[in-house]
Amino acid sequence: MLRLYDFTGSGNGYKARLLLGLLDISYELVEKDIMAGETRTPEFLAMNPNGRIPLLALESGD
Ligand SMILES: N[C@@H](CCC(=O)N[C@@H](CS)C(=O)NCC(=O)O)C(=O)O
Repeated sequence: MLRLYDFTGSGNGYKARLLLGLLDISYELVEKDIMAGETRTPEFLAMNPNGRIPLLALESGD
């Protein structure tokens, strides 16, 4: 299953959630608090050096 790293207060995140919903694609939502720096941890930066959400992780792990 796809995994969406997101912050539900984010407009950019909303766009990703809207598209996935319109395409009827199921996904696991992983909430990241951007205000608390949760997208700037070494673990998150290893997935996305940009350090921002939304981030869509594919089933392949990419
Ligand atoms: N489309 C851009 C914009 C993403 C973006 O600006 N995300 C904001 C939230 S709307 C964010 O993660 N901010 C947290 C930060 O910069 O630490 C991208 O994917 O790089």
